[in-house]
Amino acid sequence: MYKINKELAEIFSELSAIYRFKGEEHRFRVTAYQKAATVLEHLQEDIRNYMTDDQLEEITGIGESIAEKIREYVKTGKIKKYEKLKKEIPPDFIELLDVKGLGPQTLKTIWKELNITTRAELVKALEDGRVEALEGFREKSVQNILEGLNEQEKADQRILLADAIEIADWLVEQLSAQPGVIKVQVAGSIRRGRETIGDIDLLVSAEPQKRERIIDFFAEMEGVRKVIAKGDTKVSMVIDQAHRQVDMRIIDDEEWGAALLYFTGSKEHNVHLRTIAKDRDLKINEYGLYESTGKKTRIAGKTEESIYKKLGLTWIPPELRENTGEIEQSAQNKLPTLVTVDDIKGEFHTHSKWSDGLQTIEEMARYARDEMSYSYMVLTDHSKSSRIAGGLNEQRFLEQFEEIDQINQKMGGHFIKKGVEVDILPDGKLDLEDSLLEQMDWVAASIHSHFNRDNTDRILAACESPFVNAIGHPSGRLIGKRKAYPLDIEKVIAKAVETGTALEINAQPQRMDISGEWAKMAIEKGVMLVIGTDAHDLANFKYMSQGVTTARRGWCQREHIINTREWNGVEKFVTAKREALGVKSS
Ligand code: DGT
Ligand code: CA
Ligand code: CA
Ligand code: ZN
Repeated sequence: MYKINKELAEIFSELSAIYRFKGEEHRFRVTAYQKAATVLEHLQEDIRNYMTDDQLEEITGIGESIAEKIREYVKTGKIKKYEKLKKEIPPDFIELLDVKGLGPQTLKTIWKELNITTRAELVKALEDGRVEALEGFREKSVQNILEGLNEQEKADQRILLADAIEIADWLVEQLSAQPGVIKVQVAGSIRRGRETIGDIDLLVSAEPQKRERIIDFFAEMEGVRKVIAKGDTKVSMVIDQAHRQVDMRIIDDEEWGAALLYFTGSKEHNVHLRTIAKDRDLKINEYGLYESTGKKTRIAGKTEESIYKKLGLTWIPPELRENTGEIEQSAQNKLPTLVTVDDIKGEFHTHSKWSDGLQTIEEMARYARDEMSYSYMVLTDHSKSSRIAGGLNEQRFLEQFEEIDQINQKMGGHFIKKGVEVDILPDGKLDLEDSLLEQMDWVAASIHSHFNRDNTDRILAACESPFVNAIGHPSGRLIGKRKAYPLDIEKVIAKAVETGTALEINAQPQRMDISGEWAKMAIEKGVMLVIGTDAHDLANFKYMSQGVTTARRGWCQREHIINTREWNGVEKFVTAKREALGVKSS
């Protein structure tokens, strides 16, 4: 993302929070600033490119007053209004707004009544009973707030894969530009594609005489907050972005494979490899694979393949390196050929301006075709019960069909498929009439309400509909924000197989739903999976690669993922379910 876009997005997001704190009467501003922040985060170009001939206001989501502030920031590096408002509220409080049990009103009371302005003081007052003594606070709400604070702290310890990748890409770019650098690669949990990331591990190979300069450059780079340790071969530091720790190791190119293998992990995978080495009278460490007797000759280390090979194994994809059976399968040359991004033929989960997306249908479709090189895109706007998301009723969907037909004609073909993300209502019924669903090319059904109860029955009921082809984000979790609702995944999997319903791997960074672990359970029982980015704008399409990563962590091959089919193959899946459940195809 462009630096200036990011800075402005952060300011607007903070302004939105400040107005939320100030009160209900500002709710219009709260939404406007939040929207502006989202737009900036996803903008494909430097915002300054829009300033040459006053095009700022033409960007959806940027009104006159916000455009004014963008110009002020570009010109002066500051926004006066923001600087002023920021001083009116204790800085810690912005981050506390989203904590369970807190909120603007509660925070204001605590601030005014107890003169508390920091997180630490707040925790103290919650613990020593001062908050409980305030009018309107009971022991239960105090307990609730403490729990909320605890959860937030835990969530802060790990960040989402997508955010970590963005930071890591930036660091790789900085390092790659240094003289003497031969290779740079991200290792650790990012390379394995875990959903959340603790710290960022980077591996660099370089000409020995340039090492010192590279290390110094890295430790003194802009954006470094604190250096924890610095030596001849490594730096550990904390950077400003997401307050992340970064571990960088610099090695000889000869050691590349051994170091990459070691620092990719997982630790459990490494430990298991070590026992295999031992059984063969070998010793493995981050420098290479050695004979443990006699001359202790180094027998491999330049590439990962060479090490695995000498251990009697085939190369293991990083996503599988969790010591959950991958080493045994590799020993028997039985590892699956995992699905790759290149296998993906189309996108199944997109939203347009018709509901809560930021782009028109045509903009989404042209991007999917021309930039993502897909051969189809399913449009899946929300149904009417999702009011906040601007869900459509039956009539509106019929109107949307007409627009789709027109755009398809213009684009020459049937690139856009008619679909919907239909709400599963609390009683398990669907939010739209069968007579409409029957006209759809693809129907995903999702839960968007009542997250606090067991939702197994709702999902089972949705699977029974002949028109539902997939269950969207089945667990309902938002990583770090909302736990999955109670769900009997085994029952869901059994029903999906029985009815010919696919389960979604939703690739939104906060969702990653279902997880790799559940994906593996599902395919082992014969469930078809569908990867959807749930794109609400053009920038979201790129999450497909993360969806594929999750599928790979679930040991998925091409045939397990419906996106790898051309559209006529998808049609077969849709028709098969309808016919099995007694609906005649038209
Ligand atoms: P994270 O940072 O919590 O998301 O997870 P990782 O897997 O990136 O863990 P991290 O950063 O502590 O270490 C990176 C890799 O280095 C890890 O995956 C394997 C290797 N490693 C670290 N400590 C040890 C260790 O004590 N023994 C072995 N065998 N490997 C280790
Ligand atoms: Ca790490
Ligand atoms: Ca680390
Ligand atoms: Zn949804």
